[in-house]
Amino acid sequence: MSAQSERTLLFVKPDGVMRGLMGEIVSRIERKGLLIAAVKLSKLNKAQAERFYDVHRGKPFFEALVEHVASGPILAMVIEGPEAISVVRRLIGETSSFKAEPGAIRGDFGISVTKNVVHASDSMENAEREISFFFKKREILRWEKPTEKKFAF
Ligand code: IDP
Ligand code: MG
Repeated sequence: MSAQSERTLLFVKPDGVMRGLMGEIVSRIERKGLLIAAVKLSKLNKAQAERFYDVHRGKPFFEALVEHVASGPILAMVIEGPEAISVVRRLIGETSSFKAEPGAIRGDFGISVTKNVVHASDSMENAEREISFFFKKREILRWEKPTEKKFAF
């Protein structure tokens, strides 16, 4: 049975961009064999960051999270591939960089919970909402690598 192709949203948080990790993170996604369907360097203001993280409103870490994500550029991308949502979540590792396993992005590069290098969608529903937060439909490319037949996994 072939795995279902999904799209997910990942962004490199300002701490990751400031520390020069954009290339490293894009590289890990490419080397995993996932496909990047859209990419954008962006900067959220506080109101936009609050709207993006609306589900966390009222939680004790909300203010610090919004403050951080709005503090500088972020690199947002749409990633496509078989079971991309859970595969990318495993690539980034646990929320707390202290607990994330070495080998995962947060495990290798993070030493904070708020500044944990990357964000990635956690469900199909959130992926859809988060992708449309950053990208218009026409900005998301449909393409295949000539070396790989999609859906042949
Ligand atoms: P996730 O990014 O792994 O999906 P969420 O629970 O959705 O984790 O939380 C969103 C973000 O809020 C986290 O990436 C992290 O930056 C921050 N955060 C979550 N829990 C805590 C906490 O207990 N302390 C400080 N920051 C937190
Ligand atoms: Mg989350």
